[in-house]
This record gives sequence, C-alpha cells and structure tokens, in this order.
Amino acid sequence: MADEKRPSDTMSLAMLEDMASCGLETTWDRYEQQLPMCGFGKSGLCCRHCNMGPCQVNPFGGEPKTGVCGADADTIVARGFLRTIAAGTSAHSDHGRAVCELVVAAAKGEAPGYQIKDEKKLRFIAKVMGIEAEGKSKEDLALAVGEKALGEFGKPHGTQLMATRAPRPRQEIWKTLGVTPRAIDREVVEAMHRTGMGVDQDYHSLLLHGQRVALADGWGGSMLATELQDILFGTPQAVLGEINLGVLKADKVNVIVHGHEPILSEMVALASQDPEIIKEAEAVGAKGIVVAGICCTANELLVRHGIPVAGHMKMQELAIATGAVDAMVVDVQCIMQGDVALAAKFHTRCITTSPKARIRGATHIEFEEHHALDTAKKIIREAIAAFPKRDAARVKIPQESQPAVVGFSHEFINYMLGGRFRASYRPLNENIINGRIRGVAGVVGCTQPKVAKGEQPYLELVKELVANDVLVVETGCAALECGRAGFLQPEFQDAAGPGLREVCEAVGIPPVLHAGSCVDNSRILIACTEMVHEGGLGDDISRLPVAGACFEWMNEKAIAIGQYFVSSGAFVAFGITLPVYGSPNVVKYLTQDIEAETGGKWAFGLSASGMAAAMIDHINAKRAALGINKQGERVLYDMEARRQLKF
Ligand code: SF4
Ligand code: MSK
Repeated sequence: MADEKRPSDTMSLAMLEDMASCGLETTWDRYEQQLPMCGFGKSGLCCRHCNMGPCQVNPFGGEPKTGVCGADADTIVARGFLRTIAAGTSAHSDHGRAVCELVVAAAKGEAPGYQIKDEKKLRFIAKVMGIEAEGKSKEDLALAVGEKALGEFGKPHGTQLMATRAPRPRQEIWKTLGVTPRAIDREVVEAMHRTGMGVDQDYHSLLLHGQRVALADGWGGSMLATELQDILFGTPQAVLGEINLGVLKADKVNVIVHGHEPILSEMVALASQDPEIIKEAEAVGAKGIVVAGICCTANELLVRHGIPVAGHMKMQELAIATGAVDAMVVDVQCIMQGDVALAAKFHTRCITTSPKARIRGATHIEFEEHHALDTAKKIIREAIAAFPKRDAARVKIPQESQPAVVGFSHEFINYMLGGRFRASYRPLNENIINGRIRGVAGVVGCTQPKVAKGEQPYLELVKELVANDVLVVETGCAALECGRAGFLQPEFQDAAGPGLREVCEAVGIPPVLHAGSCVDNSRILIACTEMVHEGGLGDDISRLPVAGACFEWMNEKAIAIGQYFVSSGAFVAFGITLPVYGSPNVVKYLTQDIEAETGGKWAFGLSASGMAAAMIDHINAKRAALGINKQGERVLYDMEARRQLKF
C-alpha cells in the first residue's frame, strides 16, 4: 500500500489488487517484469542506427568510449533525442494531416455528417494563411484552407504559416538560429537522415535540428490539428463533464472511445443518440448507451461536448476490468496492445478503426470518412451484440466520478476574462502585474506505471502551484488525473492562494483550466502569445512569468511538446528522467546553454514538490526581471498542510 501521508489513488489500488487476485495481468506487472531496465537505454547510450552495432558506450568514462563508427556519447545521445522528437512530431502531425483531409472532404460534400461548425475561426485561419475570404462561401473557404493546410506538410519552399502567429521577437530568434520550421514532413525526414549512420555527428547541430522539428510540431502539425478540429467540431467553451470509471453504467451498453483523433469518435457519439440504435440497445435489455472516453480522444469529446471520461492512459486496463465495457474502440496512439489480451478474458470487443493502427486479435472495422456515420453505427452494434454476453457477476464498476468544468480554449479564456464585447487578456495580465496571480503554469502530458501504484504526483504538483497563486492550464492525461480528483471544479478555489482565489471567484473559473488534448498544447502557445500582445509583460514568451511541466511523460510526443515550448522561450520541467544522462554535454546544453539561444530551458528528474519549487522560482525570476516582483515569498506546503486542504 502507498504511504498514507501521500495522496493516494485508493480506487485504482483496490482494482489492481482485485485484478491480481483474479490472475489478470496489467501494465504494472509487465513493468515489474522488465526490471532492472537497461542502463544504456535509460541514459541514451545505446545506438542501433546501423548494422555494425548495436553499440553501447560506457557511461562511466571507461571503454568503450565510442561505437564501432567512432560516434561518441554526445552524438549517440543527441541522435536518440532528435529521433524521439521526430517520432513525436510525426504522431501529432499525421493526426493533423487527417484533420486537414477531412476538412477538404467535408468542404467538397464528400464526408456526409461533417460540417463547418466554427465559421469565425475558419475566416480567422484563412487570414493567417493569406487566403482571401471576402465573398467566399464557407464551403469554398474551407476547401481553400484545407488544401493550403495540407500543403504545410510537404511544400517545397517557405516556412510554416502558423509560425507567423508567434511574437515578432520570437520569430527573429528562430531566424537567427536557423530553426524556423519548413514543411513538416521535410523536417521529420531530415531528422531521420541526419541521425543515420555517418551523417550529422555534432551534438549541437543535431539538437538545433531537434528544435526545428519540434517547432514544426507545435507551430505546425499540432496547431493545424487543433485549429481545423475547432473549425469542424466547434471551438471548446466551458462545459460540464464527468471523469472517472463511475461514468460507466451497469445497466447500459458501454462504449469506450480511446486514442487521439475525434474524427470517428464524434460520429460514435452522434450514432449513440440515434433512436433506432437506442431501440436496438433496449431490445437486448440495456437501458441506453454510454459513450465514454479514455486518453485524448476522451479530452476531445469532453472539452467540446461534456461527454464523460472513464480515465487516462494508465486506466485503460482498469476500464476493461470493470467487466462492463462492451466495446473498446480505438484509433491511434497510447493504445496498449495488452488491452486485446485482457479484453479476451471478458466479453469486451476490442475494435481497431485506423488503417495505421491494427492490433492482432482485435476486430478491425475501418473508419471511412465518406461513410462515417454508418461505420459508427456498425461499431455500436458490435457493442450492443456484446452486451448480453456480459458476466453480471464480474461487473465491478467503482462508484467514483467527479464533475469537471472544462473547455478552456484560449478563445474562451479571452471571453471569460473580458466578456463578449471586450474579450481580452487584459484582466489576466493586470492580475499578474498586480501580483494576485503569480504566474501561469502548463501542466500537461501522460500518466504511466513508472510512478508507484497509488501515487499521484500531478496532484501534489498542482496543489502546490495553485496554493502559490499560480494559475494552472492543463491538457492530456494530466488534466484527467486532476479532473478525477475534483481539481477542475470552481470549488477547488479553496486550495488556491488568496490572490488567485480572489481572481477565480471574480471571474467564476477554477484555478485549473482544462484546455484539451495533447495536440491542444498549441492552444497554450497561442495563449502565451496573446499575453505578450496584450502588453505589460515583455515582448516575447521568454519574458512571461510562465512555466511548463509534465511529470509522468511516457509517449515520444511529450518530448516534442517539451522541446517546442523550450524553443518558444519557456522553462519546462519533466519528471522521471530523460534518456540523455549519458552525455553531460547534452544535459548541459538542454538545461543551461539552450537558454542563451531561446530563453527557455529544460529541467528533469525532479520530485513533484521539487518541480513546483523550480517552476515557482522561475516564475519569480521572470517577475523580478519585469520589475513586478511585489509578490510575497513562496509558500511551501508540507504534507501536513496539504492534508488540511479541502482537496
Ligand atoms: Fe554503432 Fe555507429 Fe552504427 Fe550506431 S551508427 S550502431 S554507434 S557503428
Ligand atoms: S493520451 S500522449 S498518455 S497525454 Fe494524449 Fe495521455 Fe500522453 Fe497519450
């Protein structure tokens, strides 16, 4: 059992104990089986980039000091880091490409069921792209925007159009460094080329390209994904949702949608409301249909429609183990292959839907945008067919869930702060300048089993931040972890420091704002840019009293995100560790020297309270540099003080 003095996830602990007693294997068991993990891999010192290897370099300075080709630790570590960024960028950007293709298809009338929902944003993005909108119907404009957006992935000349939204001084920094992102595919291809045997063998040169690739993600693929999804499905605004396994219902057909792309899950949600489909569910004895999300597909549906969320990444197996999931419908990213083996021990149907992501043993029903609603109905019918096969004796749904107010897109934050007629970031900037709000923190990213069972470092981190008057913006699984602890409710104001609480009470927002999925970290880039443009906090993101964090990072995408924030001027802290310790030069570059180039830097391997302290210290330093350091000293919350907080 977890130490009682620490925040503990008793629900998951109880479920894991029950699963163990039933002989059901989980990701925690498989993690244990992997221990001890390879030290070369952990420190980034293993290279498999050619068949003279695999090579491993001695991390303690002894022999061998290089691989067969002579590549040293710096080169091997930097190549690995760059490939990780490239992989993360590919994932976000391929997601973005699929959205662009859907916008084009919808505009041509070839994707029945999809419409242009946010014409205002469509016109705004057209302007950013230099497309003349005057006199064009929304369909014609969407076609032009979709085609131009698709061009961003492979255009032979020029740089990313979305990057022109960054503050001017930031664009100048990128230009000087030579990292303004060109076509997204080009940056990824070049990363793979540079990191192959016998090409780029200078760690600084490799890591500079890492910056360029990451920027192609944040200010390219991810931003296009977010903006075009908003155009198609609507820009999020505050909506009430519910988070945790208790959203599943024993008497209803439960369909989980899991992965990242809302393209299909939007249709699954729509199909679940079809009277004919509901009748079919009732005909097999169910009282209705629940569609609930896991991971970032969940976040996409949650922030736009308030559709309930069953859990985050490391809860996918727990969801199946409730015995009440009739279909686990997956698209791409963060889907564990182990789900299929576990589902086979229940009545649960695992259904893959993407041509890019098949899992042996799963049922494959390929999503096709031209017949999306029909595909979605077919999928729900699979779940309905599975419902009567449930073993009622094995249905154990924990009765735990929390309401959550979500949907804080940067447009909605703007509106909340300023109102419909004077939407503006002015109140936020003013409250930062007057010291009620110390600064803003982005807490984003994954959950994973390297964190001991029952421990919840995101909760420790976020509690400490808000108690110190730091407004927190969240995305991804971190947001879901905080949501199921009740942190996304206005009542969580009680845990905030006096200044932040006053602002939250006045505006009517929680001190933790859920902004969306992994690709939606681009919303935070734009929010930072808006703060710069509003004035009073310096002329660039690097001057803002802001910081970012990801404690339980797991997916390569998280590294791409961390790097694009650092390259945009932010301080970014990651938990656990990064696979770079094998090269002191790379560590020094990422945690120190890069600051002179970009104004941002990395920190890693910190505890939750160490991370909070580092972020607050950074925010204080930025306040001091701006001459607005009237805020009091950092309040350090020890375990006793934390226990006394309401949450
Ligand atoms: Fe070894 Fe060099 Fe080949 Fe890597 S590229 S496997 S270090 S020989
Ligand atoms: S789902 S990438 S575990 S946030 Fe986006 Fe969660 Fe990380 Fe996957």
